[in-house]
Amino acid sequence: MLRESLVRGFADGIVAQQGLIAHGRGEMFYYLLGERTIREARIASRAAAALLLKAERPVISVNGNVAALCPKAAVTLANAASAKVEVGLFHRSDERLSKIQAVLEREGATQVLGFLPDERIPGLEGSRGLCTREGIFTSDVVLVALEDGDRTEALVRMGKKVIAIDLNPFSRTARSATVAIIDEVTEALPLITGSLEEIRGDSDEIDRALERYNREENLGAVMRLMASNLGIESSESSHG
Ligand code: PTJ
Repeated sequence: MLRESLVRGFADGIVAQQGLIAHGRGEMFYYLLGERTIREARIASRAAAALLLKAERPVISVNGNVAALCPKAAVTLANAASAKVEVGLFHRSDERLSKIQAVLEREGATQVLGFLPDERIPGLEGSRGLCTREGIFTSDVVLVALEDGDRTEALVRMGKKVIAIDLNPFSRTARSATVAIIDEVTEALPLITGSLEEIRGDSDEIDRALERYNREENLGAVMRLMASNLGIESSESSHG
């Protein structure tokens, strides 16, 4: 079903050609995870919810793949977190951007930023660096999904707390994000929204969610699980 949504999204001009290839990579890592949401993803999602609740200017960044796979889940999370929604495209075209904006508005987003960029993410050449002052540029917490490593690293360099959803625990995105959730995006977004509702208003639990999360430990555990699913004996030294 996910694959079909992507193919339809591509035919409708929402998904980039590269988005189809990216999905294939994601499927491969999902097989290695056993196609399920693992404990580490739950811990990371709770930390992500805590970051969003503590944020003053949170933004959910949406690209072509997210718009094709789970636009409703993205808008639901944005509303629950009082976050702005910005379309941030790696392979930008005005036509694709306005189609993605329309999809998000159909799902109930009241204001979608991104069409008229007035700032740049420092260090990114060309149109992939474009963003809005009202949204990503002045945000303190940004959630990205299926994001390119350069963009994630550039956002981190800007001092933002970045929540990344990415099935590849080895990606530069996963390794540089403040919180990396290794799960399929259609599963991860509702998981964050659920966690957010659970801990909302409970400042002790919000702090605990952040204390319980350690990126290196979390990614190490995911890598060991993948190795074990492949039948490979892993050791702390090679995967720690
Ligand atoms: O719509 P655009 O122009 O912004 O382009 C979007 C893509 C995805 C093409 C662009 O951001 C890109 O090239 O991303 P990357 O560098 O290919 O990274 C995508 C990451 O997402 C890879 O590590 C994949 O393993 C992972 N991934 C793919 N499908 C999923 C996924 N992670 C979670 N859920 C998925 N369904």
